Amino acid sequence: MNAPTVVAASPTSERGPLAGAIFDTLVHRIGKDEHAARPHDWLAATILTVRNEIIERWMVSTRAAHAAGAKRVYYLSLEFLIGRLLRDTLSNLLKTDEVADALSELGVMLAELEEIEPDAALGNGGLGRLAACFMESMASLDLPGYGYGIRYVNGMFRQRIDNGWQMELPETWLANGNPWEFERRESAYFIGFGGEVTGNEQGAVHWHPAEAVEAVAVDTPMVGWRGRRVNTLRLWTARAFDPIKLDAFNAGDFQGALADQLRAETLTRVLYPNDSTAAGQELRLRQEYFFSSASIQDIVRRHVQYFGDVRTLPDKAAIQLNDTHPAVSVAELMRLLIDHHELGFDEAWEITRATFGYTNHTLLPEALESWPLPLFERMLPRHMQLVYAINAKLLREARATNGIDDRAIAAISLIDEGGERRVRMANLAFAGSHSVNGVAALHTDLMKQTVFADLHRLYPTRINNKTNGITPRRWLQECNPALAALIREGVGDRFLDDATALSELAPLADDAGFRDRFAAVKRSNKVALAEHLRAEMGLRLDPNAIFDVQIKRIHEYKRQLLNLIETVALYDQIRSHPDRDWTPRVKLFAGKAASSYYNAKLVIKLANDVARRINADPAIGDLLKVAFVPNYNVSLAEKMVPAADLSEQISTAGMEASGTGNMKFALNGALTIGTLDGANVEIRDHVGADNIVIFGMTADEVAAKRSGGYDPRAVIEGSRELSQAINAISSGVFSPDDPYRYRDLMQGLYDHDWFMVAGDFDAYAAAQRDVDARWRDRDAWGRSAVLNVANMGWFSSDRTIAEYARDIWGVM
Ligand code: 26W
Repeated sequence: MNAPTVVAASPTSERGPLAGAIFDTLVHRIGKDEHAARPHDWLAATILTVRNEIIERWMVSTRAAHAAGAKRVYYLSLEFLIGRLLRDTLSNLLKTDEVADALSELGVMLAELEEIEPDAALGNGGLGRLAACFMESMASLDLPGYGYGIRYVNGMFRQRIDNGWQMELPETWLANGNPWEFERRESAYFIGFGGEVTGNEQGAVHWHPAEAVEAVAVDTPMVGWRGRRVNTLRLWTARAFDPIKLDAFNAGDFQGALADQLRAETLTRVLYPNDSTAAGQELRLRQEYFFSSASIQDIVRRHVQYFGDVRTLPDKAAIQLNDTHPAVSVAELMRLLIDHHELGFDEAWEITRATFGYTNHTLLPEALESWPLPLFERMLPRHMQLVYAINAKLLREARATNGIDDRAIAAISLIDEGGERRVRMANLAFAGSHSVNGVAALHTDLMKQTVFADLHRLYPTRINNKTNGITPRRWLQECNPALAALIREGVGDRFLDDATALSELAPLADDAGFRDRFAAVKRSNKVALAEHLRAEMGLRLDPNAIFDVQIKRIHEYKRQLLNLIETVALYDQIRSHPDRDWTPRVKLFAGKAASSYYNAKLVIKLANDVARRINADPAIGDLLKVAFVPNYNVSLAEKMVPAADLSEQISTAGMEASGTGNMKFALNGALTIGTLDGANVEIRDHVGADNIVIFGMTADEVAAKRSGGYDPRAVIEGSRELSQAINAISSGVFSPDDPYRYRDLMQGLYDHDWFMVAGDFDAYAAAQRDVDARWRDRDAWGRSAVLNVANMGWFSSDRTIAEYARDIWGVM
């Protein structure tokens, strides 16, 4: 990374007020002068100065909500994948140029400071990034919204690629401090664990926790577009009540003296870096309860302070559960209402249900959280009682409903009785909410048909759809300034307030001059990415080739393997027929694998093995290049998305709840090659079937095949191209150092092929040749690319948030 070269700062007399303020901050807050200041000191001084401007607006926003007695929205999420904040915040405040000028007076380049800001990587993937887009949109729509989560000291691990293998290194985003945040020591809550529950004759229940930690609030301002509103992201950090046990210390037991502090701090130390398998560990449940309890206590305290009566909570607070990770909040609110506010069970239950909404983000069975009952009972004895009481009420309602038999009762129950008894968090979240939503139309339909079929029969109006969205400020204006400028020239800048205004671009798809300028922007983004990848990993890429990009978590259902096998088949074809008119391609992959997910890590190794072999083959030259880019994160996505020609969205139909990367690419003028899965279905509806390349089995076809008569061996043997590619990988062509490395992975395709890689292969390969043909017709490609941008406005997270606000939260 290039450190900003700080030349001597200008004399005080030549500095404007903002430059003076930044310099003053550097000296008085950071304690450095221009000679001693390192780049991170300038970054901190800049952020602290900008933050000062935000604080006023922050207070105005808070006071306005208070004065109006407005209903507030609380978004509870174990993940907020924010990325960097400086560029976003300046852009939303419309202060980018002003700050850049001020810094240049001081001899500092804003762009270089922006590049050294660490990513706040407090999330795994789509669910966490969605929460970050939602925070931005809530502020942009002037909604009083609070995000609640955990301030992990170590976020998503840093990925290094060592000889082709993923290595996980700790991520240390706080190493240089975090100038954005405010610690609120006065906003601290008691969080208990374990112990026992007693009752008195009057029926009052008392929980005596065996252990307790303190949750302390740390606030970060979330600035909306045009600085319209500043909301709060409140992240909790855990502290021991007694920082040190002095008696132990005095007796020479130094470890014992600090043991409580260590145990408390461990709670908020690290993000669980798994997005596909429920963690199952005690620490994860402790994290979930810790942040749920702190958040619910804070919400109830604020409500009572402002409005006096806890019974009006649903009129003044809407709490959204981002997946089941905060689902224990349902029991926590019940506990506070019954044990602390002395409401009866039924009244507490009505308030609870009216307050919560629950969003489901995955149908993968292995990702559905459930906790062993003995663990839940030991850690949260009072909540266990409440779960039983809720369950009794739920099952009573179920039994009184026509057509609900014993099998359905067992499926609806909050307790899974099959085998080791477990508490089902999805059922708890469903039962405790007035709204349960999916994140794309297809996903919502599948929720009704599969995991929630019986609960849906019991509460047929509860499930609703809210198709995901992305913020066009970060994912167009900031990551692709050249395209944003071109759009502004064409149709003005209203698209940043109302992204559907992008539709005014549609007529320009037929304007050859506009298409040329559009293509020039794409090309310059490709050159910039190529330059970055040359500097970072020594790659040489031809910007005239199709940039074909698959970046997302590595998971079998997302089928990076399908892409790699097709890459191998294409390589084989080019070598066999060098005379044909091949379309040059650059295949880019990036993404992290859960550290315990063996096959996903093997796919990363395969990508690197395939890349090494193909890139070194002189017979291929620039016709095909493959690269796995290390350490995928939000900031890397911001560089890769604007440079993509082709967006790979190729999950097994029915398995990707929505996808949001698909939206980012299309908004930046890439064409999608994809299955009819998740939001791809709706993207096709919006951009038009002619401007997207759809292939493969539908979700219904996948389900039908799975339930009978899928014979992957016959499929593989029926496709020459596929069997040759699988054979090459299986026999060690790409792994001569370990010829058997991929044998089991390939054998899995013959034996079960759960993700239907073979089943979709021929259709995928044909779709890729269709892409080649379209690419050669530059006018047609350019037209499609412009029409993608023009028709993606609906996928703004402003639209998504407006729908939540209207249909679920009852605000707006
Ligand atoms: C308990 C472990 C765990 C952690 C996270 C299991 C599952 C998850 C998430 C559900 C994973 C996730 O990020 N899901 C993604 O959510 C996005 C936002 O709605 C969707 O666009 C993606 O399709 C979905 O995979």
